[in-house]
Amino acid sequence: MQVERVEQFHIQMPLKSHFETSFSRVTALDKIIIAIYAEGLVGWGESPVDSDPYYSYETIETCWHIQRDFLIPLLLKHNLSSAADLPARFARVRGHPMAKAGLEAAIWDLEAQQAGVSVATLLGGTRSAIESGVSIGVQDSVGELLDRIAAYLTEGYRRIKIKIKPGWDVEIVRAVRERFPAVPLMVDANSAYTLDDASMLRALDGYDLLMIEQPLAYDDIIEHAELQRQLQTRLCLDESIYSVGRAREALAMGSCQIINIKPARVGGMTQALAIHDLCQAAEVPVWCGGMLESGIGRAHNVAVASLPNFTLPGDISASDRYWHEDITEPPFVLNPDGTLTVPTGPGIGVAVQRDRLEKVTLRRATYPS
Ligand code: NPQ
Ligand code: MG
Repeated sequence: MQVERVEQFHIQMPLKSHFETSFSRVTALDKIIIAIYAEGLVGWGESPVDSDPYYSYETIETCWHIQRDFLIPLLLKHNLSSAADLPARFARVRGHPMAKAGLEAAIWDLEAQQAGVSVATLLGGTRSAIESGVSIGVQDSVGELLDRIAAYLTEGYRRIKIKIKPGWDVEIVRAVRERFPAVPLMVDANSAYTLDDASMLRALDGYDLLMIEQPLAYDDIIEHAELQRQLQTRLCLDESIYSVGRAREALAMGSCQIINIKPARVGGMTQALAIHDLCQAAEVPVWCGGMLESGIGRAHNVAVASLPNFTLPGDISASDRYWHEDITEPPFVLNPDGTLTVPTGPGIGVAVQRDRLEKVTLRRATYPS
């Protein structure tokens, strides 16, 4: 396909309620949305970059710059035979996985539309619905946390993930377990601990957690392997797995027993599929994480989560978990059995609402200009 035009939108969407992790507390989220025009169609992608470099080094500004000055020119330069060609074309640009993933996603959407199938089908997805979990930030009190968990369970979510940080960890988990003895429960530390905290982390073994996500440094492989040897609870890596190579190293070292796949964090769908296959061969389950995406990124995540080795409920929640009003229609809604339906229409299967996109746009650029 010949890419004719690329549009970049820097948007900001207000959250329904604040989201606090071990690294920040946010009340609104900035992101970069991509529209790519080719052969009479438009494909949509999302780079879920933050304004601050606290989850990863990428920010709105680095993403905008790397896309504008390096990646978009590479897209416009030559014909493309398939979305799967993009990682090789982008390889000369080191790193910047989220900048690459947003552009690649729009090409997957276009390619699926051209073929008249859903992105899920194009990727090799096999499920018609995915199990939905919810990620709950640090709250101002234990009471508020327990109330929120109760509300999400009533809505039907299949798995609860709570964020932990020093001072909001074992005691909180104990209180949650006391109130909800059987709920599928896990914790995510977003790199808030070191090996010096191993005894606290071992204490979590007493609470029947599905897994502990990314307790140690954001780029570590070695110390997680050391920690895993001291724990019964399975470790899951998120931040540390930023490439297929890192996934291979983590599996070889025994750094984790589960991997959280976020297509945006690993540089796009092609790498997400490669990590999925690698884990499947190693009998390591995976699940799809989230970056509080708009409906565009959410749709791409739902598509990838329909693949066979996504055997654990992930962080893909219904649209109303985060947004009063999303920029796509129809919204993703939680089915009574705690699943989200995988759209079957061509491409991402949800329609971008141009008026709503305009309303949240802070800055916009078109290439070629
Ligand atoms: C995680 N997501 O699994 C991430 C963390 C996260 C749903 O827990 C802006 C930028 C907001 C990065 C919110 C969930 C973010 C962000 C959450 C990352 O670790
Ligand atoms: Mg995480």
